[in-house]
Amino acid sequence: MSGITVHYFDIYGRADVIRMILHYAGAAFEDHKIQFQEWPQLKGSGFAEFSQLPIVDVDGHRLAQTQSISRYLCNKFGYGAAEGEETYWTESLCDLCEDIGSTITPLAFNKDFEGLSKVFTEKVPEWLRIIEARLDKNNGGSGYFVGNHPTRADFHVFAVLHNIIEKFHPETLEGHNKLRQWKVRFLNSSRTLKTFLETREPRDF
Ligand SMILES: N[C@@H](CCC(=O)N[C@@H](CS)C(=O)NCC(=O)O)C(=O)O
Repeated sequence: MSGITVHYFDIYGRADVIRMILHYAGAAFEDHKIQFQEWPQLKGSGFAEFSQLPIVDVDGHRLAQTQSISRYLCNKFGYGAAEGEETYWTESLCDLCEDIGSTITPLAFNKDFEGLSKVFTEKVPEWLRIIEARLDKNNGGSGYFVGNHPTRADFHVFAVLHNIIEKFHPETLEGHNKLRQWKVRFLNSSRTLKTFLETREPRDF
């Protein structure tokens, strides 16, 4: 079985960073959207090793766990971080993005607008400060987050900014000019990612 299939719910959620990596790379893949009502049966069938989504099939191998899938695909498509210190700079940013996603997405899913507003006031400004400082640390923010080519840090930060920060409270990005400019540059560097984001049907989260 050759080819790539992403299995996930019909939302952005955890799978979107994976979709973004694949589109950025210009890789063909099937985007299998699973309806929430289909999931209990599929889950009970042993379809997913960890009983959760996303799942990605790559050339006959079934992969699970978002961070591991992202790492695998980034290595496969040439977006791996260099060994040593660059691995740390990359992975720690991805860990922060995971913290941001796992704090905010459940609030959005449960339509907890009060909770969302509290997080955007109390936590997001500090998270954005840290992310922008990291960008600035690498060549003054003129390129990528780590080293001289895209790594998975770029994809995970991009997904957080695009699907979470800009979607719910875009004004929190005001004043973060380097971050905003980086995002535009990053998006413009892949026509396939840009087209995907501009032409797909919108989802709430
Ligand atoms: N650590 C896992 C967490 C996966 C996860 O929480 N998946 C959720 C959707 S975002 C899920 O499958 N929920 C349905 C269920 O647990 O039955 C990952 O990063 O992939």
